[in-house]
Amino acid sequence: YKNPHYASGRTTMVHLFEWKWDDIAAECERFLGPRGFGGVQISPPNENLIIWSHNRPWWERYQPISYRLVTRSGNEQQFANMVRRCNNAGVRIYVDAIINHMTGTWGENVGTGGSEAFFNRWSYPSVPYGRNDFNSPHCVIQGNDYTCCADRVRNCELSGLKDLNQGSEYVRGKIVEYMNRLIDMGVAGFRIDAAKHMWPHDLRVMYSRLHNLNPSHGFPNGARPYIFQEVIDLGGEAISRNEYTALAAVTEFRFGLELSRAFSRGNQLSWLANWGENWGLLSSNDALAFIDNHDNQRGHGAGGQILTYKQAKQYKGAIAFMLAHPYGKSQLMSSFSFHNTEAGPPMDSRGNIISPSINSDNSCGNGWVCEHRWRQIYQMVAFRNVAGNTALNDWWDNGSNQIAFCRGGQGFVAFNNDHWDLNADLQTCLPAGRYCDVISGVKSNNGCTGKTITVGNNGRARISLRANDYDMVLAIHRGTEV
Ligand code: ARE
Ligand code: CA
Repeated sequence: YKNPHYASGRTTMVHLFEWKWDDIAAECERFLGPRGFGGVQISPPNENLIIWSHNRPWWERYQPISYRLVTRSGNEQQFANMVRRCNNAGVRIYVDAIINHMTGTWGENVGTGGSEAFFNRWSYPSVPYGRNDFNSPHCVIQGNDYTCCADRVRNCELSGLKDLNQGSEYVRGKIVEYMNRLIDMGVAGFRIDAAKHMWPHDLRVMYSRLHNLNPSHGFPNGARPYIFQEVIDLGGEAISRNEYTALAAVTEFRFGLELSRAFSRGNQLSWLANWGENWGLLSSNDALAFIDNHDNQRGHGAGGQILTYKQAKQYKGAIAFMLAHPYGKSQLMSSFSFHNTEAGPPMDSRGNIISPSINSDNSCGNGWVCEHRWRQIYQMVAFRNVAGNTALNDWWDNGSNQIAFCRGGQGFVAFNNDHWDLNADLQTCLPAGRYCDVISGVKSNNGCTGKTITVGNNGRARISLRANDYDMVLAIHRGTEV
């Protein structure tokens, strides 16, 4: 369950948060496939409670009302069409699976597909689930439960969301049936929402009953789904991420926290020389690595100061470091812009999501940030693909916030987060030649729209990054020769 089964040569997935299926299909064909992205994490595809009382917040999608594939992102046919088109473009689809719970209790009780729920009877007829399918006695997780009481974290309600009993064969059956339907339609795996709130044994049983990936979508015979479990473990809690790595991959929340700290100058970049397991991170193969996710970019979920698109220079620095460094399976966040942390995606007065528009410079409009279309980000995805399985070598730093390193003979990257200029003769590990910096420009037919770097016969080059440059990064790799 730890292999994403990317098409060959691809390494990175992007979370297209709240995108519609038709738009994702188009994005796979026009951008993600051609640019070498490995996959997309999509928002939950199953029917959720409509919450007009909060003006259709983004978080209504974390309140399932049935496993029918009808949401603001699209219906079942649109879903199937997206999966097919993305797989054809070499881009895999990973589903955000909400299987710990159903909805909370609300004045409203109708879902995005028209299904109803009857909260006082714990009744979700479209599944169907009833009173006996939930953990009882009913209780709600309190803040201090996280440090004392693993059983309460798993058997009580997360924020009042009705807590399914995955110990029940009936409940397991419904969940597995839902996930298998998606696998058969061609998805490559799952994010397991709130995995910490389920017993590892129950998850193990359910994973073991999942189908192999569908070979007619290009997966090898016998391939198991990629599973990354959302477990927030910043240390000091009753439940450890290690209870879940035995089952499948795990989201590594310390990764983005530490890199956000470093790139905000809370730590020196030079200390990243031994970045990885030595920092207390999960072993690389177990980790889904990311800077921000849909929760912590808006102050939900785990604590800490996380860089987002709103601090663009530092954020692009942290993302470039993630993508240049061999640690983990990397995931990018792609957002809609927000001020109100509850606000859902851009929508019209009837609640329909408004599609991103695509500008001539590749950026998005209509309220969508599309970090994955920022030149400094998508070109680092290509860098990671080129670097492949090579190790990190020729680390250099100035003892402060200027660092540089190579990836085998494939790529070289430098960072300057100091208040003074970087100007040094550094080992790039690349063959002699002129290279186009993929951060400040793009390689085009007629040359390079950004900085060019001349590598000498000894592999060394003059690298300069001014403190007030637009970006703090410089990156060159095989294939960007001009
Ligand atoms: C909403 C309202 C609530 C209301 C509830 C029920 O905001 O006021 O009571 O509905 O009606 C998201 C939002 C929630 C939202 C929920 C359902 O973030 O605000 O509740 O959707 O609509 C813990 C979990 C972790 C979880 C985070 C948010 O361990 O699994 O809390 N993250 C996932 C998703 C979220 C989603 C859910 C789970 C629910 O990524 O987007 O919630 O499906 C410490 C602990 C962490 C803990 C954290 C915060 O750091 O270590 O484990 O995270 O505190 O409590
Ligand atoms: Ca639970």
